[in-house]
Amino acid sequence: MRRREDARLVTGRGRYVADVALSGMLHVAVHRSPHAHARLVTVDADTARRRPGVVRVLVPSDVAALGRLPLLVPHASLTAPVCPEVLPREVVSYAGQAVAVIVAEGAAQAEDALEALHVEYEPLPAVATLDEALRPDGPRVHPGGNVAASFTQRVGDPAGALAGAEVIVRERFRLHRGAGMALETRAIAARWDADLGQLTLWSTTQAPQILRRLVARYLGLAEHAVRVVTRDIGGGFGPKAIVYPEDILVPFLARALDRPVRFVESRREHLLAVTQERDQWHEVELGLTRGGEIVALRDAFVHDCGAFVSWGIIVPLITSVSVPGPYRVPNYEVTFTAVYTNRVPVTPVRGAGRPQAVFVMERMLDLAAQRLGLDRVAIRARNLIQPGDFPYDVGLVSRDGGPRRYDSGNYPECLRRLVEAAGWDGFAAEQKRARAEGRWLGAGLALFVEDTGLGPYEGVRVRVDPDGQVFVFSGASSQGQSHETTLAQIVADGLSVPLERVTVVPGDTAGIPYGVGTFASRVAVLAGTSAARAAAEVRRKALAVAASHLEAAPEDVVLEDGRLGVRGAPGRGLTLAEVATLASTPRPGYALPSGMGPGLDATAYVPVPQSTYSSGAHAAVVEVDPETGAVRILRYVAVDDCGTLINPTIVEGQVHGGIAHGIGNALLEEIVYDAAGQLATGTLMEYALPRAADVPRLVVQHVVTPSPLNPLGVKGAGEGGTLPAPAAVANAVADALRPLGVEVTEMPLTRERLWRRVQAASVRIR
Ligand code: MCN
Repeated sequence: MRRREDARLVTGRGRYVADVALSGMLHVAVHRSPHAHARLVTVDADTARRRPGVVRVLVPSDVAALGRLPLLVPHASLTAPVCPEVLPREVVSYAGQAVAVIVAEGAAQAEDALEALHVEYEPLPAVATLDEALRPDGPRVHPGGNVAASFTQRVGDPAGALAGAEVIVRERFRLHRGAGMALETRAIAARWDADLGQLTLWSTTQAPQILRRLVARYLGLAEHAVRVVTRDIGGGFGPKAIVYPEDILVPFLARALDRPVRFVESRREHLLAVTQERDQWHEVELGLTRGGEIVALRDAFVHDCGAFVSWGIIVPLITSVSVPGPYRVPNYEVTFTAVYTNRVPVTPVRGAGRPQAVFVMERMLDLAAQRLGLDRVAIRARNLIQPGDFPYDVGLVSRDGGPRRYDSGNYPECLRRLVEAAGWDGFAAEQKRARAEGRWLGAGLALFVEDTGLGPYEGVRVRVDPDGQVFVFSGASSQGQSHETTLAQIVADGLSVPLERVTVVPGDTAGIPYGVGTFASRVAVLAGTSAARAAAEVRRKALAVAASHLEAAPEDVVLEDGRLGVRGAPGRGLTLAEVATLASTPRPGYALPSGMGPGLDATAYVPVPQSTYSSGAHAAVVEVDPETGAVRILRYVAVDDCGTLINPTIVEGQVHGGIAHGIGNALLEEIVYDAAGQLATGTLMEYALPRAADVPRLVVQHVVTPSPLNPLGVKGAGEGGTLPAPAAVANAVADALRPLGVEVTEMPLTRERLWRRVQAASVRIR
């Protein structure tokens, strides 16, 4: 089934926040710190206030009472977590941090008036790298020091097992920052209705209910006085799941000025001030037998939090438990130190700490295979968790506080299918032939396991209106994941109505009171299950009302194709619309059957006890030009297991998108700061995204092991592609350049970096 959203989107009828046109709307421009670390001396807005069209200027002292933005996910190991003030009063902590806000009649007028704002800074030494963050005598990002948290988990006896290992492989990896880089930048519009005391927000948020709660809290409003509406959102990829200063200030201004206000971020601001991820430096030891069996793994890594920790330490926590992946690792120790730097804060970006973990494990396995003279498929196959081992306890505490317990999967089958589909066995000959022609080909593979479907719930409300239209309200917004299609499929199935009758309204807080959001590949599992439950409840109600009205036994009533009939009595029946009318229109004196509440309306918040675990295996074949460092991906094959597929076309699209992002992480995308903490990649000229020519035709196959944890059998699919892609590509590049002695320990493998590595290796070889 095709995506229902597409007709609207490809004909330019998408409805984005920049399309929200409210009468009398004002526009916001933001003054951002030009320094990575500085003391604010003065903010003088007098001249700016007199500029044409300027209606209001907000400086930090105006909003001091708002305090700090919240820590969304606390953790016991966070000693003194620091979150940003809505506008900082004394110190700015990264280049791009919002310091003052100008509101004007026109967007250009607001922008122009920024020049007239006089902000005096006293620069402070900046912490621009992880090395600097850890230097005991180096500068401090916050007075409490640069270490946000340290955390260790251990399984078995890693020290003992490493001491006894026949072979130990050691390596260091440096993984660099990347961005989410959604097509649509962040945006928010707000309208205050003074008569009703009601605030309406149009937002690009991935978490509308969280935004509503925080806006209500910061503005001292009741939650029901704030409505957050999300319509089409042009990508999220994680960074839109937190609350930024503008998200509080735009509604604050709309109320204060009693006029609609809108902020639409520029691409430059998106690069400068939207959260990012991936910077981690790992030091790894892998102990094995000579036959290639893993006996122990130790990983110590430093994680860059940037200047603040809005999402706590969720990213390094996820990395730390994800390294063992689909392999049996009987003895494991992981320690991380999460440090502050004077850079844009880090929050999850598609994959959320997992691509780093997969990179570490899969590079280590290739290095181990090389050292032991083993085949790279064989060393993996030897260590895989087997289909009979589920549920499989990894022995670690997961990000949700529960045990990391894989529910289901068939990792050997994923590997087998991959080897077959990628033509792995014939590759050595192909590589040899190419080398004879002076071409450097390499193949790489990577396997992954991903915790998806993060709890505690995502609610769905299903309502049949008296005209027979079915509405599905979900708390989570959609940024391209096609919830309008997949949730409609589930409800249409559950209610036996044609799909055209079902309209999904994602991410409107007026539709459903509670919600969590679209991240952590959770909507299929949680909202999907809730949608099925709510549809079943509505069906039960419809059958009961019809049975009572038709004076039939409920078990004799059937619902098919939007019509309720009585078995064996073809003439008798009601449409779903008629039943919805009966159920929702009060007829004084007539009770609904068995104490039923009014309306064909049901809301379900199905809780999940733990994550479901998706998995898969990817392979890449690349050609590297050692003279320029250019990498071309010749072939790419993915075998994905996200349990039962609700919509195979959509899953394939999700896997494609994830792989494209992973290829960007592997080869192109790097957020670079200079030694003073200034962003060097401030435009898409410097921050290179993968283009069509960088992504080959992708072959995607599915292995389906349904999750036993939900009735649909689904597992998440939204991020999976991103996890193994960087590792598969890096392993392929390493394979291509092995004869040159090039070490692949970094990501991204930009042309320049790879070229330098080739040069360094040639010097060594000479
Ligand atoms: N699906 C399915 N069968 C399954 C699993 C999923 O048909 N077994 C469908 C779902 O019904 C849904 C889609 O695939 O329509 C993705 O589902 P899921 O894996 O539950 O992911 P979420 O809906 O929770 O989306 C979040 C996930 C994340 S975390 C990021 S980051 C990401 C992603 O989705 N960002 C995206 N995919 C994206 N796709 C687009 N276009 N834009 C983004 O910003």
